[in-house]
Amino acid sequence: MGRGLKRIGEMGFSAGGGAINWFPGHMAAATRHIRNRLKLADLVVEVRDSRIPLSSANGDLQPQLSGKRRVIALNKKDLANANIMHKWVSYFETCKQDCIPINAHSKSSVKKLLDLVELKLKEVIAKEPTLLVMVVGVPNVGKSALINSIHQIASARFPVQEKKKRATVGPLPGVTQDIAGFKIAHRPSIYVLDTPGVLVPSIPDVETGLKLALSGSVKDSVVGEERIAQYLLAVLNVRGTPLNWKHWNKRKMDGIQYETEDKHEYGLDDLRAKTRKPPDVSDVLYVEDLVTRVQIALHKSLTEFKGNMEDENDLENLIEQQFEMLQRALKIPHERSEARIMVAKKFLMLFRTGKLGRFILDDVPETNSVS
Ligand SMILES: Nc1nc2c(ncn2[C@@H]2O[C@H](COP(=O)(O)OP(=O)(O)OP(=O)(O)O)[C@@H](O)[C@H]2O)c(=O)[nH]1
Ligand SMILES: [Mg+2]
Repeated sequence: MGRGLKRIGEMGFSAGGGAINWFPGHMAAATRHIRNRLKLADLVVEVRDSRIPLSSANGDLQPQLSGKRRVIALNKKDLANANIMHKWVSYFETCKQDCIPINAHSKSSVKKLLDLVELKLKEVIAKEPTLLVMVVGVPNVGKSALINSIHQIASARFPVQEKKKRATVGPLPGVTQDIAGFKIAHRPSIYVLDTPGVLVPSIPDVETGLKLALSGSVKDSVVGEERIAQYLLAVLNVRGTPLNWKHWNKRKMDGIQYETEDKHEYGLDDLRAKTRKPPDVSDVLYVEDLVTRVQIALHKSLTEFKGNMEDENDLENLIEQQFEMLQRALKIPHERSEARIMVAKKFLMLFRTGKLGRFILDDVPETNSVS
């Protein structure tokens, strides 16, 4: 599996291959700014995406981050495969790195993170009156969602902050401006800075970039939805995931016959109306129906696949065929010139909202080094 997946990243996918300019320069400048602010922090919460615990790290800052008191918050755990998550927790434990899987939208989950932060700080620093915690992470990992939850927890613990809206910390030694933060603990007072630092992800190879794009850390327009969807299909195929779907979802799949041809030809207005307000059924049922249709299509294509998954051409042909099947499954009309991009967008939406299941895209390393 590992070998196959490595190759996927190298595949150009003739439709959308070519060099990619992953990040604009100003983001790198912002990372340099964070480097300075980091010096002020007594502890850093590095937020990563549970689905890509290594690919969502910033390589350049790792030496500085690992030199600090750090807790890695593996966010969006609700989207990650729980059976593999514990291997990642063990991996970070082996590296002597504190880590905790969280869901930034869940207050109880964020409270556990804050408990760990408090523990890490209070066991080492008892004399300082004020301690600062900084939240950093690459784009879209859920830093703002986390800060919002922290704000709510902090306001409940220390209601005075509600009136002031922001608790001002400082002035700190060597810093002219005050820094706003939320008080989460007392004696010593612990504040979490209310503006998170955005880091540039490190992209040593195309596959890392594709994983980041699939998880939403790289804008879709940088890689193109089609290419991201092709990558997702390649991952699913190489892992044989659709073969399990029959097993998990048998009852539903047996209930819906896969249609090779849609009898009704959908027009543009049809589709627009459906996407906004599906007829007769609730939105939930509509999406469930789409998911089942997608699962049936991919399951069918994989069981009927006669080629060799290790062969790049065979895999590309399979993916091409799956795009057409997905188009029917997702009820996207044939004549539309941008049909492929619509297929890709809808398919990615299903993946990103967890409708296709929970995934971890990175492989747990065998070595003992945190990167
Ligand atoms: N399923 C799930 N979604 C989450 C979680 N945390 C955040 N999100 C979603 O992920 C998306 C990005 O969250 P943000 O909090 O804006 O991420 P960010 O790191 O602040 O992003 P930037 O400000 O662009 O760097 C939003 O759609 C959130 O609702 C989580 O734990 N689970
Ligand atoms: Mg944000």
